Amino acid sequence: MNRMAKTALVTGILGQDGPYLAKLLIEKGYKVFGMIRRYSNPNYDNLDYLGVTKKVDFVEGDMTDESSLINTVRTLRPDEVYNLAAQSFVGDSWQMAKLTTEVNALGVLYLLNAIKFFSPTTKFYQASTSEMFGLGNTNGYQDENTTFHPRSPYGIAKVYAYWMTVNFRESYSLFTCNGILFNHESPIRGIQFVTRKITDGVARIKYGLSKKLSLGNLDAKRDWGFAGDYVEAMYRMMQQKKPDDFVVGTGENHSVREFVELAFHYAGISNWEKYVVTDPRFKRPAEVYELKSRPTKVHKVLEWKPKVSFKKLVKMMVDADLKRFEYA
Ligand code: NAP
Ligand code: F7E
Repeated sequence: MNRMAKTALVTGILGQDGPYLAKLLIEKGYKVFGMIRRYSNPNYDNLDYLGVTKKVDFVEGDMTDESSLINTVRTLRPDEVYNLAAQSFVGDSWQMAKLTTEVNALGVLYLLNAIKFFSPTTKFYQASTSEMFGLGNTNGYQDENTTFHPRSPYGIAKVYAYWMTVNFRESYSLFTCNGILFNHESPIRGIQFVTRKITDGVARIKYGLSKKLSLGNLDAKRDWGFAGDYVEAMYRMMQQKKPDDFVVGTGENHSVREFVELAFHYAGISNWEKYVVTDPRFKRPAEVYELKSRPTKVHKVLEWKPKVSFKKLVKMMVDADLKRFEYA
């Protein structure tokens, strides 16, 4: 290992964003430590997909176990911590509100305290989210000045973590920042999230493995970008002279219905209505109907813009799922 290499601790390394971020940091010469929970059978598929499993050093820790976070931070004293770990599925957060709060809210407090007491020069990135805006809406878009009105236990826990991150900056002069990221997707997106559920479903239908695709609210609109682009914004936030908070998104939105139409189109299946059924089980007790970023600050200050368009993203995900089933 290059002794002068910067070190980064990435929590949530096995999820979607973790592998994209690890790949980016490794390309930039970082030594990357990935925090994983205790598993009977850990799953490295997403890291494998990006070809970085062997380049990451793994450390064990859990966001709900304060001592494991203290030990990790005290031992590694990394230059940067990217906190991506979360119970990240909004839909499950009503059923598991306490767990969601413990991981997404209190876990962040534990990690911030570990940094404050044992490695105060470590920079900290918090994976904040557009779900914090919920119904908060300024002229049809959301930016850094928009009021939070979260609509789920997930969004509420993330608001707590957001403010704790700001507070550690203001109270203790730590380098802490929030990336308020709008939805971002990829071929390794978790299967429960609507985009991947659609592209996986479309591929199954194409290969005769399924007859139907059951979805909830087709009218919901999201600002969807590509995860591979968004990790670059995370990294740039951490290279600023002064810590700050940034909204990251594409600035446009599309409905779930539009995503479905395009996905079927790219798979060469006409008449999508024949296959899609709506099922109340996939509707939420309180929906966030529409989100759209106004990413002016991230354009200007971080000189960041997304490279992958909505259409390219849908095609990339459909192609990847078709390929998975082609060789299955
Ligand atoms: P993801 O695929 O669900 O990954 C989350 C990771 O967190 C998983 O690897 C999971 O581990 C880990 N984790 C869960 N509970 C944990 C615990 N108690 N201790 C340690 N690790 C734990 O999420 P993602 O899409 O990569 O998103 C990354 C972060 O950005 C999350 O914080 C999410 O809330 C936030 N975010 C995501 C988006 C988006 O559109 N993707 C937008 C805004 C913000 P297992 O592998 O063991 O389950
Ligand atoms: O839902 C609607 C659903 O679960 C998107 C997480 O990464 O992004 C993600 O949260 C929309 C919602 O993502 C189905 O009601 C319709 O309006 O893909 P999703 P999300 O809730 O926006 C934010 C930014 C995060 O921070 C989160 O961690 O699609 N929808 N039918 C459906 N959603 C799902 N999952 N399944 C359906 O069948």
